[in-house]
Amino acid sequence: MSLNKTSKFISLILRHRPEVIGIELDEHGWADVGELIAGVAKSRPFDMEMLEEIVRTDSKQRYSFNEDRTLIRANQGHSIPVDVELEQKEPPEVLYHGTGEKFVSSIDRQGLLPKSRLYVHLSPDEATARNVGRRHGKPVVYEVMAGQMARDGKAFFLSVNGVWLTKAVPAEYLKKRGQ
Ligand code: HQG
Repeated sequence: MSLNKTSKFISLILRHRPEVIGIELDEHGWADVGELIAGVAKSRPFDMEMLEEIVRTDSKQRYSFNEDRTLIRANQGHSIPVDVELEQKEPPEVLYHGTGEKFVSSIDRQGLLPKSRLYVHLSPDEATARNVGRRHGKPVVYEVMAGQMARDGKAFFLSVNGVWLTKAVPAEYLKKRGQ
């Protein structure tokens, strides 16, 4: 079993479905490291060293340990309602959201909705957004008028791994980028 597959499994556990290994997250999204390792090890070889390697090498820095490494959580991306103590922050004037072409007509009507997650995910640069969009087919990138949204009273949060989050983006704050 590759570390990458195990990393995907951990992302599922820590963001969406901790019950698949019979554990619970606390209200701040923390899982007990011992319980996580024992639960994951039921279906594949797994230990603390492998977990530490996954956390250290993750390309998007998705996970954090607490100080004494007894607890672990995902930094963002949850569908279950946990409060990961996100930092509310003044956003840059423009942020970017990448999506698939198939969602465009719906987004143009409804704006961006969080769908199965707690927040809409926004990227600080267009290239990152385009890569996110590719996960959904032919990518389309929107500019989000984040500065204007903030001045209009909408809250923005910056996760510790650099993803900007907001509850929803009404269509009037969206501009489609050229392909
Ligand atoms: C779309 C990855 C129709 C939205 C990435 C997106 C990201 C709508 C999809 C993170 C809509 C939800 C999140 C509307 C939004 N009508 N479709 N009104 N509003 N959508 O995966 O942003 O690898 O939940 O555009 O890097 O793609 O998991 O969100 O296409 O940071 O760490 O509904 O996931 O990170 O898809 O990706 P997702 P996302 P990880």
